Amino acid sequence: MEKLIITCAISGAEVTKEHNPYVPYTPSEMAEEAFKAYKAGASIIHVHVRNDDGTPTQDQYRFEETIKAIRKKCPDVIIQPSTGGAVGMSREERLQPTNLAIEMATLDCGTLNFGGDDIFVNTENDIKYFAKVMKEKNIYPELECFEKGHIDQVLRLHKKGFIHEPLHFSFVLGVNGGMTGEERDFHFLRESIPASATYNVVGIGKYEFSLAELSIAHGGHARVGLEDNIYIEKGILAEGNEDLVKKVVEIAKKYNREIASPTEARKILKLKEFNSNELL
Ligand code: KMH
Ligand code: ZN
Repeated sequence: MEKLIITCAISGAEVTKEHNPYVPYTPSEMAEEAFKAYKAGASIIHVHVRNDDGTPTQDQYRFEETIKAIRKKCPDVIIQPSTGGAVGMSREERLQPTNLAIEMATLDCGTLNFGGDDIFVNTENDIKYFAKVMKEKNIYPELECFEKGHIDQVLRLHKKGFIHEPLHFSFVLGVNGGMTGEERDFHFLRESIPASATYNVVGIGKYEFSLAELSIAHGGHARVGLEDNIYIEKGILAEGNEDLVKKVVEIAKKYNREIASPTEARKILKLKEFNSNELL
């Protein structure tokens, strides 16, 4: 099997220090969390940014500062900014990190309820527009799908020429309002994508490690991080992102999956080779 690409989602937009004190807000806190996750085995860092008080923002300059701080400590890591941001943000607000020299970003592939009164809106036209901007700027999209209809939407838009290969999916399962992350859900989604595509799993809350294990066993990739889950075990808070990455590395050992370095991850995903002069 291919080596395992571990993505670490170090902060997200919703979780706060009140939920887990290790959630980073400032660029230097982000860089420290990213560095520890990278040392533990993460080759991709999924980045959201925050104001100093922890409120979410998609401000381009905050991204720039945060990415530069991460790059300084983890020179070759793949940095994957979010274009999802937080619920309620506009298209242009969300797309701000794509103004920077980045190699990868998320592309959210459908609308869903997001708990309470929240709706995470990604219309067909939003998806086409985000995909177009990313294509023009040579930014590799990670196709975030929260349920099977989102995969179908990607495949339709791919057929019509709006989304291009290589197709790299993330099955984001367990959101309150989206699809659950049971074993049958995983198999249904995995069997719904083309054989040539790659996939990653993002298990929210209690699904983080069970889904990661399924993906590891079947040749997929896995994301962990405080954005998705704050516990190392039921009721026990993780002491930082590093703890979550180490746990997934241990699971990988059980299945003899070696861990991909950032260079190896770029090859597996068919990303361009890293060139420090071209990227932030
Ligand atoms: N914060 C969620 C509303 C992404 O990063 O692209 C959206 C999200 C997905 O986290
Ligand atoms: Zn995110």
